[in-house]
Amino acid sequence: MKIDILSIFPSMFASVFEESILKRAQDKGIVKIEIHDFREFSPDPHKKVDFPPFGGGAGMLLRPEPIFECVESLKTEESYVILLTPDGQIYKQEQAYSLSLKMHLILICGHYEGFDERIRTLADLELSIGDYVLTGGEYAAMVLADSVIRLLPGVIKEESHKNDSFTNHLLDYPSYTKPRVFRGMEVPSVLLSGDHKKIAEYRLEESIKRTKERRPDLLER
Ligand code: 6GU
Repeated sequence: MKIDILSIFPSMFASVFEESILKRAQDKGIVKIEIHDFREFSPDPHKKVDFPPFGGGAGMLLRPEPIFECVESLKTEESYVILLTPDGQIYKQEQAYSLSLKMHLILICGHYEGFDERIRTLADLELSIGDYVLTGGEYAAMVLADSVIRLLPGVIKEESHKNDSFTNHLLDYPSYTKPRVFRGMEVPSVLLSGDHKKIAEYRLEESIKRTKERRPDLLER
């Protein structure tokens, strides 16, 4: 998979993609990530990318030309263009799965107080990562890239995401490791029993119980 990210703050991404699992996925050639500073595409002599809104009002808007030209320089038949914006549809795990099947993602980070409405016409999909406002789409692009890359074959063991919270509309079951007793808190005996059928039943029950308690909305879906 190829992921191109358009941002006027490219350095924000450096450490995020150069650590741990995401770094390994790139080293193995499973994903290629490129950050593009669309400021370079600005027609303005001072490379300005934002202007005040027509009709007045607070704040500055990203102008369309640099983003259009940057996207057009990257786009192929296999590209899927996503605009990160708080008024997009809320991003969910199911979408992470469907995006993990794409060959090429182009992520556009909105910034400042907003962007020219015509920029939306570039996008196949508009996504928000939750009902709160961030200073920019960069954080959302990182969240999206991480959640998609970990699902690509060979990045982590499939076993590890088959049981992820949300995959089956259920939260994860409780897990324990050594020691068997820690400050008086014991590991449930069924997990030490070696009875795999009983363990699977226990885990499913605990998953359902936890989901009912914490996220009843997931069970209704
Ligand atoms: Cl994608 N962008 C911004 N600026 N804020 C957000 C968001 C995106 N998703 C949730 N809040």
